[in-house]
Amino acid sequence: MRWYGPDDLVSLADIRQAGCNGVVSALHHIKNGEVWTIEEIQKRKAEIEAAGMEWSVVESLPVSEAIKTRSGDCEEHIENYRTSLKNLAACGIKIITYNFMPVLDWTRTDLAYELEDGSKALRFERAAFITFDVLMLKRPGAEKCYSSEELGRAEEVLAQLSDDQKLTLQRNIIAGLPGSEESFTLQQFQEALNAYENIDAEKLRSNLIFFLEQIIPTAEENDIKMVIHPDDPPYPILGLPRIMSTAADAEHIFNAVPSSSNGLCFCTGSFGVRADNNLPEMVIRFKDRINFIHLRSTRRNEFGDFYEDNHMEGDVDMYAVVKELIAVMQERKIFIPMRPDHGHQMLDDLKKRTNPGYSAIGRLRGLAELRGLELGIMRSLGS
Ligand code: DNO
Repeated sequence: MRWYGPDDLVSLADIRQAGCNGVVSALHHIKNGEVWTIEEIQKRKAEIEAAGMEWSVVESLPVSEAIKTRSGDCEEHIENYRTSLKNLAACGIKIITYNFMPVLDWTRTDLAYELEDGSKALRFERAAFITFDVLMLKRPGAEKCYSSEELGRAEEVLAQLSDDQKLTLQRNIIAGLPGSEESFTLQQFQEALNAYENIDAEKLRSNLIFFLEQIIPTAEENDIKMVIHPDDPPYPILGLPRIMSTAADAEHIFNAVPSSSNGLCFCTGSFGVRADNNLPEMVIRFKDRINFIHLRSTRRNEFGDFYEDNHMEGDVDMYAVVKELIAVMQERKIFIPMRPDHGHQMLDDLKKRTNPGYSAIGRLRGLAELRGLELGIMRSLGS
């Protein structure tokens, strides 16, 4: 499971009791672009080990906006990134997650979408997102990105929102979900978007390739697997380019930088939002690249909305995905770390303050179901 560090509302003891032996963590207190020192890494590692587990994966070693836009302190940040990689390897941590999404990490409009059973899920409602983009942020040219029906629906959403609800919507989108390293006010947000004025998908892709060319040799020397997290949601938002949303996107990056240190964090919840991403097929196609796995499921509708469903339900065929992943692990004779990604706020957690998506009980439910699925598939294969 993921642990956000000493301030996490879920303790290491809770994570241990959920049946985990590996922990996914990051040094969120260090600013993007700065070096993760051996001392700070060792400190986190010791905390996790004292709780009887190991720090198996970093999520994330953030890539700064300067690197993504290849401007400002880009060179210094890349040098620092290399140093952080060496330091992590020296401490024995060798799977490093990152993403290359401009400005925002993952994005949702509703963090407490009530499901039929009373539990709460994360949701992306397209009309609410358009309301924010066109009517609240008033991004120049935003209305050109949407159809007139969509703009009409956005007006309806706005008319129904109280001032508090408007603020919540804005906060949900730009104040930084757990794990996102950036958080903005409306004005700062528009400025951050402006930095991409002259960066289209092709340019962003070339910035990613440049970054990889700079850091993958260091990863190779240190036996590190870099794993890129897909875009979430996996399509352009806010007029920003997106370059890791489909199998073709991933293929492009692996062809450009073929090293086996250039890998993928296979996130079924992110890729699975697109009906044209065939997840079991992607596992087979990227079997040598997948070095970290996030398992969760989403359910989409005809308006482009989606919410996070129970791990075994929704649009992701979890059985088919896990079956292919087991085949890959058996073929490669390795264990690929997996975490149950997100979970519903449910049971006792409904009465507590929780990190959206990262409450204990919902993730525990997901993990328990996934472990059962894995065991069942393994046994049926005679392993
Ligand atoms: C959200 C997470 C992301 C992910 C980063 C990886 O729950 O999956 O925040 O950690 O995109 O860099």
